Amino acid sequence: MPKAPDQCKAMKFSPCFGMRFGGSQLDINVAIHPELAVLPSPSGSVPVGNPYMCNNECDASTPELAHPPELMFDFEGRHPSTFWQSATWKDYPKPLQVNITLSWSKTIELTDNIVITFESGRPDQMILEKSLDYGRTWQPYQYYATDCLDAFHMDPKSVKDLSQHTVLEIICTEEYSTGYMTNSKIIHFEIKDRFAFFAGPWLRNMASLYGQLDTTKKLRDFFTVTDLRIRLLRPAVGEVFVDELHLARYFYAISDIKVHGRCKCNLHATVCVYDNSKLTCECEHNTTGPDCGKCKKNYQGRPWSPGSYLPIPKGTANTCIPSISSIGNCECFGHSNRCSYIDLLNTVICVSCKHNTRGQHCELCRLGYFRNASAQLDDENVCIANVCDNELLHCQNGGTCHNNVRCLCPAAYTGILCEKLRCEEAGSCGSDSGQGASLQGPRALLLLLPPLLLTALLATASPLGF
Ligand SMILES: [Ca+2]
Repeated sequence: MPKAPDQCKAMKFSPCFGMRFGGSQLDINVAIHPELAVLPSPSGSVPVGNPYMCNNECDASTPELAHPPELMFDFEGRHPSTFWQSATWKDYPKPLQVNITLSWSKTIELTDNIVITFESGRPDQMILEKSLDYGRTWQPYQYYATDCLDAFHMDPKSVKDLSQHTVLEIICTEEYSTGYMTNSKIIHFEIKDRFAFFAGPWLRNMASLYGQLDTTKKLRDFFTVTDLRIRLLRPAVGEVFVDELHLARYFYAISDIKVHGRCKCNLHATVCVYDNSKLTCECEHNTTGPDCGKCKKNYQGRPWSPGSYLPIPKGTANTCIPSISSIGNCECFGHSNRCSYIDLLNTVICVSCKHNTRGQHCELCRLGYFRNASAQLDDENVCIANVCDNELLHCQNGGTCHNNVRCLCPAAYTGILCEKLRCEEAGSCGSDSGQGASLQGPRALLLLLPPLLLTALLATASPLGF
């Protein structure tokens, strides 16, 4: 089960160009249309270099003599190369055209040149196409021709003619056609040359490229595919006119197609694995979907966004945060209605706690404030400043100050400052001959009477009492 190389894990949000596709049949689905590899023996075909090139002895129905599409993706490095070969032009009505479609069933970001190695001559006309929607629609990626003007009514161009501003232009190139470099068997789609417009000729300034990819969706999309299609439109003829009498000379043969890329996971995964033979991002940061393209259920606390290359080199994860409503732990006891997700702790905390509270759930008192033991956690007065001190003697009705935090009240009194009768709080004052009631009368009266009257009263009372 292929995985991204280890360095990708270390470079969590930095691009990790490493995964290679095209190395095995698991990587890719290949479709050839039409099935031109079903060969009767192409009598009269001319061997070109490779001694296994079909010459009176190819037969698609015999494994030893067949040249099926898989041979474009097998391990190379042997001599001679293994290859897929089409039927010849003689065996197929004009024009001899073949589509080779590569499908990953997954969005892929290309990271290096696409390289196609021909065992036949390179085709006179070919279009490389791409799809971003699993093969529903196709766009040209690059045109290849011996004569661009004649074949596609396009002026020939090389990637080197492009610039940062024109890098997305679709060009027709004559660089890889028969006759240009007769010894070469290779066709490129130049990813690295295009990267170099941003990262410099030796790709040393990749930060600049990542910055551009981060901010320019069109540029990101340009290097992204779900499928590739190689449309072989006209085989190598090598001459101006087709030799109608020897059409068996003309065919396509490809020994290797290399596509380097990595899964597109929107920088929310460092690993892409095969799950039931299908490439799948191992999504992190509370994301999900084939490309980690959305937030997981219950993690929609803010809109999804892709991870970012910026700031270089660490990037930004842009983690999906829990939905406040769904997690149920934005519980602030009524002292705040706002929570925030702390990435580092993977937890939700209340922000802007009011009423002198603090803490994850506003369940603690701010410095200099004390828990009001007689109030519930959701009471606005749950945290109070110094209740009493020795100078001001705030405690009433004979209460005494304890550690500045609370008044120790006489049995009949309660409240922060012992200001309430206990029976009052219980609603039982007057219903029994409570101690509180009998005490309250004279004391209240004494407080209300003006001092002079009080003196008189006491003076009068004295003789009466004795
Ligand atoms: Ca091969």
